[in-house]
Amino acid sequence: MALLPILHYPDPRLHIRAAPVTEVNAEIRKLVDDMAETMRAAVGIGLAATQVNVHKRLIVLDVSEDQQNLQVFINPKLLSRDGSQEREEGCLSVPGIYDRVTRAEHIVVEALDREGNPFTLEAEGLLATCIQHEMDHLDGKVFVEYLSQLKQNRIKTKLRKRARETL
Ligand code: GNR
Ligand code: NI
Repeated sequence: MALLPILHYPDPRLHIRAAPVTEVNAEIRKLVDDMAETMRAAVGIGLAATQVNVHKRLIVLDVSEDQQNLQVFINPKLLSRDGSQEREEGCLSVPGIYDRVTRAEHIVVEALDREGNPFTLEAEGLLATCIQHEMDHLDGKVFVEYLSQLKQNRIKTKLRKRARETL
């Protein structure tokens, strides 16, 4: 297994739209395993392939308390969404920034698992938020894009400064 470097906002590669996975093969399973290791090392609850500069429609999640419940979504598709919830979000690609985002409260998502088998999942609460956050990444969207332009500009300035200082 390997730790993969995570892209940081405002890297333009975070805005690339990911392409569907055409076959769930050994290469994809290795990517899943490396992404799971990278997510856990970074103490995140989700990671989209976009964040490790692989522009394929693949997400890993683990919203469990003990980081022992990996969920894999390949080519995820939202079948339905309803209700709304506002929740504080963070992102491994926007380190140190947290703000509230409104998303659907309840979703139904269809995807392939690590073996390439299709499944359908109903989610609500934090899990629903996280799936929507990760699916946004696959479409090239970062959560800060839901915030005001003023906040986005402040975040860009802050992260560019920090990137300069850690060179
Ligand atoms: O670790 C993460 N925590 C989190 C908290 C609230 C809403 C979404 C998330 S996802 C984030 C990891 C990440 O950046 N995934 O793309
Ligand atoms: Ni994120």
